[in-house]
Amino acid sequence: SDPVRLAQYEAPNWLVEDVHLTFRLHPTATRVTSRIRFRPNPDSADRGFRLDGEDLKLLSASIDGRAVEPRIDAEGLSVDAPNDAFIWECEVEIDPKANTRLEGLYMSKGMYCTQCEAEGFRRITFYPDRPDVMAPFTVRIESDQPVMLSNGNPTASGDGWAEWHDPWPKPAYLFALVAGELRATSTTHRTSEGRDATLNVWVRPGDEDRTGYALDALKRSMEWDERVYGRAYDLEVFNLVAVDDFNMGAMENKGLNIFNSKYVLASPETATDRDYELIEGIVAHEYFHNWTGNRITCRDWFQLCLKEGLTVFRDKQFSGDVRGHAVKRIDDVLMLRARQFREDAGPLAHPVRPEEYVEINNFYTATVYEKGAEVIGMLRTLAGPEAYDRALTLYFDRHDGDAATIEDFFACFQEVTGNALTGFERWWSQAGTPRVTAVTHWSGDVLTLTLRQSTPATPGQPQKGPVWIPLATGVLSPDGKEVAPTQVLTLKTSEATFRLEGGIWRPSDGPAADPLPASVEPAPILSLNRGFSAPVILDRKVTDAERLILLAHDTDPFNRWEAGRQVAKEQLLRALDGGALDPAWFDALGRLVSDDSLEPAFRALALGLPSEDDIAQSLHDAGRTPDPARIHAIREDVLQGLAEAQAPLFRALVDALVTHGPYSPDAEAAGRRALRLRALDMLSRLDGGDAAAEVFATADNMTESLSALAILIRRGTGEAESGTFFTRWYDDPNTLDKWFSTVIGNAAPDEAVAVARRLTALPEFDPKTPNRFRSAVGALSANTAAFHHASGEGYRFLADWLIVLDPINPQTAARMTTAFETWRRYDGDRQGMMTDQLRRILATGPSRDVTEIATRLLGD
Ligand code: DPP
Ligand code: ZN
Repeated sequence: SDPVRLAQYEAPNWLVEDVHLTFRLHPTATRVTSRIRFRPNPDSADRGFRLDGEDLKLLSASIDGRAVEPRIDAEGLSVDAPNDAFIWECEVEIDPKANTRLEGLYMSKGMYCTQCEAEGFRRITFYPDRPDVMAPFTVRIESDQPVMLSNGNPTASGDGWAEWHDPWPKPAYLFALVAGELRATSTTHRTSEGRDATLNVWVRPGDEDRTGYALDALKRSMEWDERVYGRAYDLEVFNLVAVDDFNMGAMENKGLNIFNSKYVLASPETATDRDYELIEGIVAHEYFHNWTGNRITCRDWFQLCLKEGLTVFRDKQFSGDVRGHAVKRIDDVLMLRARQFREDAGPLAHPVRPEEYVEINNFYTATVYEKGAEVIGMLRTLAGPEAYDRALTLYFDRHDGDAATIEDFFACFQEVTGNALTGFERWWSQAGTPRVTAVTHWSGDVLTLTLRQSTPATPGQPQKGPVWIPLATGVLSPDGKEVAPTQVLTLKTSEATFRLEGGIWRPSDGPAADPLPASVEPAPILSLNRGFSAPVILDRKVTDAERLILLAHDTDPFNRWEAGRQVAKEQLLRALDGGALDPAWFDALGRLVSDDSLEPAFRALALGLPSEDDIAQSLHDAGRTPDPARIHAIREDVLQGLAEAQAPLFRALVDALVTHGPYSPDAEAAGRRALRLRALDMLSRLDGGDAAAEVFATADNMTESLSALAILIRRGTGEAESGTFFTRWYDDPNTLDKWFSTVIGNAAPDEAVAVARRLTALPEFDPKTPNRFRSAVGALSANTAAFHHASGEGYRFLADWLIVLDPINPQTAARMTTAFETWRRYDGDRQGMMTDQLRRILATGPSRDVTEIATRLLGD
């Protein structure tokens, strides 16, 4: 297929005044009638009339009541239209039961539901399915299902029918319909503007006792958006529905959010602390879309980051307020590096605002979401919090009801800052993670810092220009006291020098600092990129001694963690080269982890070593070829060494951090469990898993139960516990998913593929359910040493299943194909085996979705 290009955007010929839809639901033959009032778009001279539509059976069509015979092709229809406003009516038939793509109207466990973003509505009826066509929708549903929901407010209902009206103009991708046997857990919310809204979380009968947390998170999200952004809810009812078969995490349809049940249902026995955290964050994310995405939507899909980057940034602010900003930031950066930096370093690298796509579903990426959120965060850092608030208020006031662009959004910042940000825009258009080298020079009384940036070439972008890099910077004395507080130094050009005089940094017009070591010892110690203020890779010569001082004393918790992380990575790289570990590292780590003045969640994060994938990327960045088997073995050795060196500490933590009383998912309790379970993992390397088996046997919550199971499987002793877990949870889909991912994801490198083949042969494995597929097949590709096993069986296993999945569900198949994105890091044998599998997939003539990803991965 030809790519769609941002540069070729054209305004729609026709706009929609309003839409009336009637659904006569039937599992295999649903009838949809539409009545759409079109009017000419004054911004377009072209009166050609075309509607999108895929896999629809057209039964009848008329314009202003007169039957017409449209020309139908694979992507829609066209027909001669009048010169002025007219009414389009048609009836189509669709087959929800056969819809395994889970785009459009489909069935999940006997219930009807929809997913229209990005282009699913065209599988429901013929429509101008593009986000810049917005209209109010009136929907009538006829079916024998007891509950029938659509967007907006309920207007009337009777036996076998219900009507809904959404007064807020919206694009078709925000349309939703649900019908099924559902039960609601409800509460009310009085908005800051004095309106009452009923909030409902709808689930299948039997799941009602797992809805409380999501409902509470929804209410708290509404209150937060009123308080922090001045945005109130705007309908009489807010419905949130959980479904088991869903391609994404959740969907922000106006007034009718549809969620993957994994991100709604929670009870202490079935959900981990991480699940609770994700539920809270995703409920907030989808709710926040009501203003950033729905009231103001995107002009075209190239602007996706306008709603996603901004909404992710908002949900992170919310979660930070609820759970603590330091720990949240560390978690977010771990994810950013693991997913977005990895994407940016490989063949799928693309700008936050891509310039072309073949299949838009392939651009719901870590770059659009996570780097998109970082870009908003940098804008806030550069403009300052007050100007950020004013810019957002201006954006809401000016663009409410619009389909907007990044330029519209950025113009609001330019206006409130007096054009102070000109030059920042490149963050949206340039792919790749910037590298910043920092060189300091200490004259004995003046500290000089020279920063240089470069961004490596990415596909289609060989040349890069400088981006604005705001580096929050502090300075510590050699004995660990802060001598200059945090100041943001912004690198706007390829190179700049700053001078610290009298505790204040100033741009230096003098010559660049000499890249020599400090002339007078001891030099002050720099704490750069505090809070990870810019999403860059910092390259700086820092001694282990300096890092250990930062680890012990930095006032910025992120950089304190980061110092420990860097030491750990250097130690691991040294061990890979056969070098000895520095005993001072284990001691420093032990002191940090036993420091009761620090939050347990922070201490748990400090104890986490860089992942095998992270180490592989670091080796590749250093121009070396990673050996996944050796990385796994050495990392395990280092963990064993740490366990032995700090055995009493780990034993003490396992004993001391037992949680008493009823389970609470709050951040404090979760942090204690996280630290205890890290310590338990360490202890299992000394006691053969006895303590973990005890925790598994006595746990009253899924967090401990699942972690203990994972530990035992890593030790190779979890067979009995695995069976117990399966027997207890085999009829609970979300919990059984955890069993699949834990057993496969923690299996030993030599055994994991055989385990994965055995588990995917079980009757409980159904590739039609994305959660199950991701839990089993995705767990193997996330088990780095197993996926990259020298036999190539990991690659073959993934490709075998992608070939099965693609005809069923191309969107999820394409997403999972990205596991091959690191192929260029590895040796010739592995490169050959991975590219062979990609070519084998392409030879099956796969979907547009998978074809685009596999082709871009191969880069040929
Ligand atoms: N449902 C996805 C999200 O909320 C796409 N909009 O990010
Ligand atoms: Zn979103």
